[in-house]
Amino acid sequence: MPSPIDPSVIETSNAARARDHAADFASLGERLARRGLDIEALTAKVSAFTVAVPSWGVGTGGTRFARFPGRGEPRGIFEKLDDCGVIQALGRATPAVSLHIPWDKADPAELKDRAAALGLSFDAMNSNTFQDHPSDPRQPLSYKYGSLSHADPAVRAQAVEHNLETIAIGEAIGSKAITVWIADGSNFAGQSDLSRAFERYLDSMKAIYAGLPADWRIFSEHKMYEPAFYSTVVSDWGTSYMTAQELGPKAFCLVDLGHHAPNVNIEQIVARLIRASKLGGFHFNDSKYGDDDLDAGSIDPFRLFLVFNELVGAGDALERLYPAHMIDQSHNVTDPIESLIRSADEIRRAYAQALLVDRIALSGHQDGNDPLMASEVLKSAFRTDVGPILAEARLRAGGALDPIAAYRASGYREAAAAERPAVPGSGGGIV
Ligand code: LRH
Ligand code: MN
Ligand code: MN
Repeated sequence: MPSPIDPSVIETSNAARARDHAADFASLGERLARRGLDIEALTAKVSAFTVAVPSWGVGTGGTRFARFPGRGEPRGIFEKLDDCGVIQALGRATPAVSLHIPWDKADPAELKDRAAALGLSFDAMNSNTFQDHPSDPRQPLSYKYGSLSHADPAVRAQAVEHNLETIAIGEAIGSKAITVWIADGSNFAGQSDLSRAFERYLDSMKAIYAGLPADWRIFSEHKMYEPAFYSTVVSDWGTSYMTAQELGPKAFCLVDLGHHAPNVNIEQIVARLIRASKLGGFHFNDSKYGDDDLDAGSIDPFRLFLVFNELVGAGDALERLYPAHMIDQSHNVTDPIESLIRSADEIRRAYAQALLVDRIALSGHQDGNDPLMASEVLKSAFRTDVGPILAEARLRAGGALDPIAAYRASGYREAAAAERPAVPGSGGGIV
């Protein structure tokens, strides 16, 4: 295994930046104090905010046209965990990993040990019934025409079993939730009965729910289209909400930011799900056109901020819901470790900016019908450069003031490339 980040690399990198950072942090503290905000309290909140990285995000992604592998790609779950350990060591915002089964299937005791050695734990599990798994003796039947909503009860039963197996693996490694995303849908009007397919999906989900441990939650993840292009069984938050309602108190909705039509008001969906006490979690990423899986905050950071504005504004209601924060991205042209470090930072940035919103002033302008000033309250929070708070949170947790620079200085990727042979580049696929 390539050596993890040597603490001396972080120390050297931080030492070169310490004076400037201290001055920036002090100056931001002064400016925030003038607005009645305590930088210490903000830094403590930001430090406590974490987001899970997806195991599938540390390999170079691909499109359905091609995959251009990067150097030193992880060859299996244990090398993926090593890379996640590097992301956490430098950024200190990502102490948990979200696994995808069967991609990450391995001995649970070994998974736990390796994660613990790297200071990592496991967030929500993900089942996979959107591909066939020819090498898995427990899944001989094809999902070509669907999984949990398939017309054939034998395929549905196999898909239910796979979800129960995923839960069992999760239980053994300390996870407390499963996210279910299915690719079921149709490409032609008439191909599938829209109502009957949904009924079958609900029946299957009920069977999974019946096998859910008492202290677990199940998240249904909606997505408007792809791979199905005419209809998708769980296409929108309304469908996901109906599902969560029907299943019961342990069922919630997961919002993947990329799974909506362009320009959909995602923050309003988030507000509705909070109101319904059914917001289960997020898959953070960014997009311009569809399920682009680009780095969080890289295209529309204001939208990410507006999502966090709803979360922070919800106050106690959110504490009761404790939504799972996870990243779901595909990195085709960047080093995935760098993208994930930066994405976690952007997510924290949006959170920190949302903490700056003067909520009393905002509701005053809302109720007084002063749209310009209401908008200005949000904009002034969004415009504030909270970078020094993010850096200070990393520093106090033992991370790097400039994690990308420290990562590049560490030579981790070069060492990984020397130890992990290149993976052939042909073929598409999402991971
Ligand atoms: C589907 C999705 C879902 C899968 C992941 C690989 O587009 O967002 O969360 O599990 O991608
Ligand atoms: Mn997702
Ligand atoms: Mn997706």
